[in-house]
Amino acid sequence: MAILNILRYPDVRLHKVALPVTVFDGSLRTLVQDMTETMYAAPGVGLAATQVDVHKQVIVVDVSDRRDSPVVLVNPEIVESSGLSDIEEGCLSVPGIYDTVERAERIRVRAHDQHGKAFTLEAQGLLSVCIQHEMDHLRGKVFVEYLSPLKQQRIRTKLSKQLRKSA
Ligand code: K1U
Ligand code: ZN
Repeated sequence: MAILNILRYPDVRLHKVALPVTVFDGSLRTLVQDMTETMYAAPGVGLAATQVDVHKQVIVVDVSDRRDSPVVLVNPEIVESSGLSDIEEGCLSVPGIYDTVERAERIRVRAHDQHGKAFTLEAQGLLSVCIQHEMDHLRGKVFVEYLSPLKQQRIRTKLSKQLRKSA
């Protein structure tokens, strides 16, 4: 297994739109294993393939306290949603920035696992918000892009200061 490099906002590759997975083979399962290891190492509760510069519709999430219940969603589709959530979000591609985004409180998602088996998942709370956040990554959208232009400008300034410090 390998720890993959996570792209940092405002990298333009975070805006690429991921393609559906058509072949469920060993290389997909290796990607899923590497993404899962990368998510745990970060540490994070989710990761989209876009964030590791792979533009396929693959996400992994684990919101369990014991960090032992990863969920793999390939080609996810939200088929039902309801309510409004106000859970604060973070993003491994935008370190140190937390804010709330309007999301559905409950969702029903249809997806495939890494072996190609179709399943439906009902999610609420953090799991629901995390899946919506990761599905946005697959569409090339980063959560800070929902915030006001002023907040986005402040975030860019903060991130470039962080980058200068680490250089
Ligand atoms: O997409 C990502 O960059 C992962 C992101 C997912 C997410 C978190 C919270 C709300 C919506 C989406 C993260 O995992 S940020 C890190 C984080 O929240 C966390 C890290 C360790 C333990 C618990 C939470
Ligand atoms: Zn993110």
